[in-house]
Amino acid sequence: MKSECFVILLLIFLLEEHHFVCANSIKDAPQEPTNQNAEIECINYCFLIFKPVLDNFVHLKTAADANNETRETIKDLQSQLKNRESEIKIKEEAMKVKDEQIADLRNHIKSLETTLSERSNQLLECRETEANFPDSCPSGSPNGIYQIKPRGMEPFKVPCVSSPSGWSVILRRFDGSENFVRNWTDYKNGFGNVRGEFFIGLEKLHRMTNERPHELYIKLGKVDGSKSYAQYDDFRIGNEEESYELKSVGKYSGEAGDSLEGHVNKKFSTFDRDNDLSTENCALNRGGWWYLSCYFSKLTGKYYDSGHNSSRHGISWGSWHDSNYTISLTFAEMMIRPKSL
Ligand SMILES: [Ca+2]
Repeated sequence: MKSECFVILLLIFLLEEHHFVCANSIKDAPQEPTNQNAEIECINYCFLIFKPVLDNFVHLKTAADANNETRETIKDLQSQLKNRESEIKIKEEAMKVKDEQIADLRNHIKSLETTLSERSNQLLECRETEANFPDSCPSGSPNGIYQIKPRGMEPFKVPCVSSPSGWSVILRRFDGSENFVRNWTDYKNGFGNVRGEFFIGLEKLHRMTNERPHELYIKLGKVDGSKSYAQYDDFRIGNEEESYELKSVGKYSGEAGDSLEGHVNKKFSTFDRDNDLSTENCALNRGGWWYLSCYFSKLTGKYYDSGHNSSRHGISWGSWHDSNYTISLTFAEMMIRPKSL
C-alpha cells in the first residue's frame, strides 16, 4: 500500500515537471504550424518517461496481490494445521483411554485364565477321584475306550461297545497283530492294546466277576465272513490260588452252540503252567485257556489269516465248525457286563 502511494506521488511530481518543460518548449518555439508538432513531440516524450514507471507500478501491484494471496494461503494452512493438531490431540486422548481399557481387559483375561486353570486342576482332581469312574462300561454310551473302576480295584482302561449296550470287551482277535502264546504272568496281568488285539487279564476278570455276577457274550467270525455268537448268564473266575479256575458260565443261549460249559471247573493253563487234565501240555503252541484234555474251544489259539491250520493250533469254537479243529476262526471277541444291568 505504501509503495502504491509512493508511485502515485512520483507520477504527480513528474507530470508537473514535464508539463512545465513542455510548456516552456512550446512558449519558446515559433507559432503555427510548428506549434502543433511540438505538442505531439511533448506527448511522445511524456509517454516514454511514464511508461517504465507505469510498467513498474503494474509489476509491483501484481507482486503485492500475489503476496497477499500467499499470505492468505499460509494463514489458511496454519488454521488447518491448528485444526489437525486439535484433532490429533483428541485422538491421542481417545487412544490413551483405549490403551487403559485394553490394559484393564488384559488384566481381566489374566484373572480369568488363572481362575480357569484353578478350575481345570479341580476338575482333573475330581476326575481322578475314584468315585467318579464308572464301575463298568456305561450303558447307552458310544463305542470307545473308557476308564472304569470296578469296586475294590484301581481304575483301568477297557473298550466299551454300544450294541449291545454296556458290554466291556475282555478279549479281541481280528488281525493276528498280537501274540497270544504267552506265559502265566502275561495272562494274569493282561497284554496287548485295548484299541487292537488284547486280553484284559485273569486277575481283573476274577475280581470283577466275584464282585458282581456277570454275563458273558462271545462273538465269532470265520474267514468266509460268516458270524455267530454265544451267550452265558453267569460267568465267574476263581482267584490265582485256584489257578483262575472257570467257576461258572451259567446258562447258554445263542447260535454258535455251547463250547464252554465243558471247561467249567477247569483251571487255567499256559505253556509254563500246566494245570490241564492231559498227560501232555495242551497250552504248548497255543495260548492259555481252561484246558481239560484238551478243549472244546480256545479263543486264544494262534491266528491264521487262511482260517485253517492242520496242527490245530488255531482259534476254535468246536460246536460252530463241527469239531473240525483244523478250522481257525478269524474273529473272536469276549465281552462281559454286570448282570444287574
Ligand atoms: Ca498236562
